[in-house]
Amino acid sequence: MIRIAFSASDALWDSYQTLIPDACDAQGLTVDLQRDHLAETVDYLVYAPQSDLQDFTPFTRCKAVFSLWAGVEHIVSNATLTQPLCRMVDPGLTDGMVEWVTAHVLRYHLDLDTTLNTQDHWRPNVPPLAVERPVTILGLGALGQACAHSLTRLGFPVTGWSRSPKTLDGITCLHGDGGLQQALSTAEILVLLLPDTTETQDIINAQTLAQLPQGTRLLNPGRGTLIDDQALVSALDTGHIAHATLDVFRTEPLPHRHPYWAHPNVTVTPHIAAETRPVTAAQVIAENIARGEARKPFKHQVNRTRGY
Ligand code: NDP
Ligand code: OXD
Repeated sequence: MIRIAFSASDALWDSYQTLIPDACDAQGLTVDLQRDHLAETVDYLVYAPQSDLQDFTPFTRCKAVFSLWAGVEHIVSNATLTQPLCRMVDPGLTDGMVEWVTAHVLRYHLDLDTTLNTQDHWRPNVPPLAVERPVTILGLGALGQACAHSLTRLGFPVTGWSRSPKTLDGITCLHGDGGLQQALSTAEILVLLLPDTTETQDIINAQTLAQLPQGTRLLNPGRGTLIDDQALVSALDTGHIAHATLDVFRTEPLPHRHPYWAHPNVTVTPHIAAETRPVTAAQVIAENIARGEARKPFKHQVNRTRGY
């Protein structure tokens, strides 16, 4: 019997308590999933940041910790965690992010905020076609790549930027410090899908904002720490950045007095760009447990040194 501990909110327990055993059963694995297993008896741990668990030392026989979140900044530098850590790559979560990014890119591209129900301009300027609207995505991981392919299918010329070099069909791939300036220089719409690491914090600052074309629109479904908020507000005030749609923030919920709430050129969404979907996520966890039991390398294992 494989023992799995679940350390996340009550609401998540309601969803996963049958989905994970069922998905494991489909993999031919018999598991006992509980919230209160003795730590030293646990084989695998399912974890979300809302959990109180901070000390992983007692989980002496645990073979892997599976994060229910894609972003692992809450746990990645926990020194008591010596077991392999896997982040969430879930087809349902990916689809959600593709929908959110595509919707907001199209909103900006078609200038929907101006053209919906307006009496003032009967025929405002006709927007260019997608093929004439360059989009840049910082971060070409599971989510950035899926969004890039979706936007490419709609005709947008997409440039993506990552740490390591990549070759992706139909996408201009740039990487490293040298590629960032080029990636920013063409971005009429900029999408941030980087993780929160020491290297990515404040990557959008006064200097990088100045490298963007006049009037860029910015989407941040990545993490709040990617942006120097004061620098962004200044760039919005001058119009250098025409508009920003922000889903993630340094402090969440976004405090009531934060300047973003009142700024006319900012749209706030409440960290809803993409949710882990229990049905598909349970299958991903079960597949990874099957890999662990077969002594195969885990999928989506976090590199603790890189921080993602
Ligand atoms: P991945 O780990 O798959 O991808 C991360 C990408 O960022 C990779 O392409 C990586 O490069 C790149 N990257 C990381 N550090 C650097 C750097 N220093 N310089 C250049 N590129 C860098 O993550 P996901 O795509 O799954 O998720 C991205 C983020 O989205 C998550 O970390 C999370 O913060 C956020 N998220 C937000 C959600 C929301 O609802 N708002 C929901 C889910 C996730 P390389 O490919 O070379 O490794
Ligand atoms: C995640 C998130 O990282 O929801 O999964 O932001």
